[in-house]
Amino acid sequence: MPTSSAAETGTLQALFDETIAAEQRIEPRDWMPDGYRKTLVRQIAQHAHSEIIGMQPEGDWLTRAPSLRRKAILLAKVQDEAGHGLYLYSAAETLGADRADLTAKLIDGTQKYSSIFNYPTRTYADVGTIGWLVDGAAICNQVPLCRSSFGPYARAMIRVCKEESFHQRQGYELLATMMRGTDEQRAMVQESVDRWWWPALMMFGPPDDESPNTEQSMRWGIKRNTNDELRQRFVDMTVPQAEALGVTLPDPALRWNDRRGAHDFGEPDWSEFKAVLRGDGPCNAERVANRRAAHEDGAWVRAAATAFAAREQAAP
Ligand code: FAQ
Repeated sequence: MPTSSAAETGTLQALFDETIAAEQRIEPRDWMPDGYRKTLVRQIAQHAHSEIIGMQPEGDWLTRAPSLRRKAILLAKVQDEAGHGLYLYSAAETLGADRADLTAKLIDGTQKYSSIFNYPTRTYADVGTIGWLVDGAAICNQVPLCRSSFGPYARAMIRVCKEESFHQRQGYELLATMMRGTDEQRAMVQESVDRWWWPALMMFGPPDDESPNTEQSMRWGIKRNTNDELRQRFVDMTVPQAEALGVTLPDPALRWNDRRGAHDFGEPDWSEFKAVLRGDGPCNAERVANRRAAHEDGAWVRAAATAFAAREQAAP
């Protein structure tokens, strides 16, 4: 591979910096600093893995959905998550990442996926709560990523966000229906919200002063907001929705602050977050074992597809 001289690299770096400063997009064939490429592969791979692992908690309820309508909605949602994972793996491939390698890194634990998917779905209300809070948090985080500086990632986010909005609304509608039901159903919703609220806040990542990547990622235009800014936006967006639903968010410190024009809220348990990231969450082992088994069970499909492609190519 030809190596560029220091002068050439300087010119390329200047062009890259100008493109970022002008809020234009970096495309796969453009020169980019190694750190920019590495950061994007890390974030996009983690995001893709989250979508794929994220199919499991809700997938657990597919055979137990209470009606045909609810089952069809849930099936469509889980399939959407698979699609999001595939767009994102494709975006990572435009950076030179190898999809098989990314999957291997997910399975061997060297690449992360979102902490939120290491919690169990204990009741059917969790399907609604995931839609409302988890997809709600995902949208809050991903809408600014539609303006991310890397073209394929930003474009993937536009479609992903449209689908996540639908997911968020279906979750809210499910919970609103349960809240109009029996006392037992209302209690199920409240119990579910109590369990998911704090893990949802952790989805935005560590506090800004403990986030090693934010500053550089913002400078590169990969991220558009800090973790704490987005967490605040999510709280402010969710409080009126909780009031409309009639559920209580489990945070005694939550209150409107007139001076800041925003809600004050309590601190998530960051030791729990760190434990989940280390692999010690309630479902880490199960999620990764399921993914590994699915990958191994699918070996024959990959072998057949490869053999078929080779035969097609060899055909006169
Ligand atoms: N979980 O320096 P920072 C969804 C890691 S999609 C696990 O702040 P950064 C759809 C981080 O990677 C949900 N790891 O990092 C759906 C870094 O790792 P390193 C996924 C986390 O990247 C809904 C280290 O900690 N969404 O839900 C988490 O600047 C329903 C230090 O952190 C995305 O991935 C975490 N919560 O900011 C599917 C969005 N937070 O360097 C099914 C794109 C941080 O040690 C059902 N990603 N880490 O290897 C992002 O916006 C960013 O990557 C952040 C983290 C904000 C997540």
